[in-house]
Amino acid sequence: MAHQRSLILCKADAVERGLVGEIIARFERRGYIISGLKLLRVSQELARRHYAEHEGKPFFNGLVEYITGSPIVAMVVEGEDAIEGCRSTIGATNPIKAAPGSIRGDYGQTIGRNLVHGSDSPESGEREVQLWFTPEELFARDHDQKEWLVSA
Ligand code: D4T
Repeated sequence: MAHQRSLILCKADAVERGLVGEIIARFERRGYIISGLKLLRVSQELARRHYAEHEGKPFFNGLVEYITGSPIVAMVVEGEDAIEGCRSTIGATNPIKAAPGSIRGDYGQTIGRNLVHGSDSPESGEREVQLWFTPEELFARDHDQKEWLVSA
């Protein structure tokens, strides 16, 4: 097992539908630590950098519009094998194929409004955490797991 960080986004539809608390609770109840959390409006530049791998695909412009259109919640979720664990909590990209019990399987209907983003590899997790959060916005537990420390 490896300690990993995943960038989780509660996208615009999750915020508009009042599902943020439910989504956060699912990661907390699974035992992960939330080490960064903020509500923000996403700039075009950040959206394009985040989704750079999809540039040129037919759904790219819709993706950028969707994520910049209204505020979203960004968080850093960490723990042992957190990348795969978070992906299974989130469910398949297309909510119609997502397993019941996963976030998308319980609350989603269409791929263009799939509620949540989760990093897809440990490398993406680190890249995305650094893209979305400054070191001062992140917290870490001390060795005894008693106190929260600013990561920077
Ligand atoms: P994200 O990145 O939002 O966590 O989603 P996934 O990791 O599960 O899926 P992805 O990167 O392949 O797709 C990113 C984003 O694009 C939307 N999308 C995707 C879409 O609207 N139409 C499509 O055909 C695909 C493949 C949904 C998620």
